[in-house]
Amino acid sequence: MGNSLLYKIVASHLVSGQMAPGEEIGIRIDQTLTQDATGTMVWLEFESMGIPRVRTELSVSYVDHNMLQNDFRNADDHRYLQTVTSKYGAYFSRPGSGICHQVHLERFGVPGKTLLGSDSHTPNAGGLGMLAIGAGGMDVAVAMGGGPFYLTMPQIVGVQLLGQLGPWVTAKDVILELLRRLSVKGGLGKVIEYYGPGVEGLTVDQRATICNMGAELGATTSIFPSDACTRAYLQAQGREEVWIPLTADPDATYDENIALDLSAVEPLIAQPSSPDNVVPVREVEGTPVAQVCVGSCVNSSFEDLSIVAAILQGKSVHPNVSMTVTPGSKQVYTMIARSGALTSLIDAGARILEAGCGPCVGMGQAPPTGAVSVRSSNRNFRGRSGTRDDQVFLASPETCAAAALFGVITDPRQLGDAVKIEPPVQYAVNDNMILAPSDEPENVEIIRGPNIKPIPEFAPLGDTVQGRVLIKVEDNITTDHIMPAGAQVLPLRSNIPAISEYVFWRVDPDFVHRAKDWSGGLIVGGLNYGQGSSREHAALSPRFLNVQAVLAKSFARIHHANLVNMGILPLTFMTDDDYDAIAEGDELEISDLRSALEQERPLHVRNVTQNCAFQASYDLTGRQIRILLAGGLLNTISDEGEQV
Ligand code: MIC
Ligand code: SF4
Repeated sequence: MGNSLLYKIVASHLVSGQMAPGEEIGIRIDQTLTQDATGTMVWLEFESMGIPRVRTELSVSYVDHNMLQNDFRNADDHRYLQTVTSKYGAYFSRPGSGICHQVHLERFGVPGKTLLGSDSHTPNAGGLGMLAIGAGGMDVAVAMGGGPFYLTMPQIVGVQLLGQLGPWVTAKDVILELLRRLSVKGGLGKVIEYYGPGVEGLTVDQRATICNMGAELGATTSIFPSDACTRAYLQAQGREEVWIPLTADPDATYDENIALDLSAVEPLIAQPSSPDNVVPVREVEGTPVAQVCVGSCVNSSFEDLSIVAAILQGKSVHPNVSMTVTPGSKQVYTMIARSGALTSLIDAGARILEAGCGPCVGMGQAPPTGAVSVRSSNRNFRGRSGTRDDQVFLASPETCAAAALFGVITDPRQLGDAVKIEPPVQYAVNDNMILAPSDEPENVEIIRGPNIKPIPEFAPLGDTVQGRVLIKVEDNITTDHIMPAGAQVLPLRSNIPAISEYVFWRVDPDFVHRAKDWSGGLIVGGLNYGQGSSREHAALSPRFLNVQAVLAKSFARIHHANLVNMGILPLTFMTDDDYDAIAEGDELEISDLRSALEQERPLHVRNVTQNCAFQASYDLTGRQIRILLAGGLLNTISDEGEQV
């Protein structure tokens, strides 16, 4: 029986555990990626471990999220990151260099290597045949210190790609089709591995698009083989020497199989406000559009923007539409400038933004009240754009361009003959915005601004959890609901006391008052609690407010790990009736906690208010139980930086 691609890479990096689905494994991490919004915490955590220099093959710290510099705070964070990386041995990708995932693909990704990133779209690099996983900041800090990354050995879904994409149908439509079929919970505990004759016809950028949005399926990661196309891409980036061929064995077997005929896919669009709310574009044609945003870490490549430019060439953006275009990197920016695509975009009336996350994370470009915004990005959770009642649709750059031109949602097949842009033979390589670390770390002074506060310290777990239900939420609550992003909140990422004032801000503005009045408590959630972004602040801030446990029907992978790392108990309802019976404000008590966890017994939860009780289970390994008992991961790291 042959091996899958994932199995091969995991096997060559395995440090502990058995490669059987559901088992906890530890893998060696070759590369790490951090960005500024999660990265300041990661670097503060790394510093607190007392390790003199990063121990990976390569660590890169990007600045791409917190680009608006309304006051000193983001600027101070950037200066901190520049100095701390220089001292501790990581590369620093300066603001303006581009979005972490696009730049990592271009300049650093290596087939067959492992990459851990403090950003949920790290799987973007799966487009190059890398095993690239998103994680909470603390896990990335441990990996930077040379520690293994622990995860549950996923099930492997083999997606066999057949046929070829038709005119005006794109990689974005392929991943939207999978989201339509599988939903935002469909990839939980799974890795999506692509193979088959349809792979050959997809460029590395298209493969990266599909892997990037595998995060929206809840998948641990997604991966494509490394083949002749991968080689050509790396050659065009001047990095052919890192290429290796890497595919699954022809007789590889998968835990689940999906066949996807590319020629049967049509232009699709995700309606507000979930990436899996997908319908064919033709079904919503004619919907008036106020804003179009092309860009983000998906669909901001040279190919993507060149196609948009070709569609807009010699025409004008509709008078009712405000259109923005964000190049994914400085390289893409340079290349569209050289090719003339930039001129076509400017001429048509597009507003060109700097290479960064921008509108995708609500850093500017909030749409008008209740209006439709069509975006080529990957998430449309309500309010993420910065407008509370936003109506964000997700679609390919081609569909975005059609909407910009006509002022209404339009099937791109209405645009006439398809535009074909060949991948460049030579990319514009200039790494002058990526700084190497210092050779004399002892002479580097780390500069911290007043907004950078120390990481709070937490006590070990007590024997009883007692508190009131602070909030009860439904299925698929995202970390954007728990801890919003956007221009107002993101500058507080390195200041936990300040950012904690925003927990559940958009969902229930009284949450923080209650948490303070009731001296903490518990959170009750539905299925897939904590999906979406990797931000550990969605666990760290609740912990700061003394949230002791989250009781949910199920958890998203990264958030579950973040809760453990921050010392919050992630507990699971054993029946839906138990979820239904519980009410906000109920007083709960879980006693005999330490011995129950040590003996891996279910927990007895008493509802003091309703005078009843139920059992709660948990999906925790022995290692995770030790972390929880210690009060969080940092409390388990020795002075030598080892996990004990
Ligand atoms: C996102 O797309 O939600 C983010 C912002 O990139 C996050 C990281 C963060 O919250 O800083 C992610 O995807 O992990
Ligand atoms: Fe940035 Fe948006 Fe990509 Fe997150 S999803 S990394 S905010 S561009």
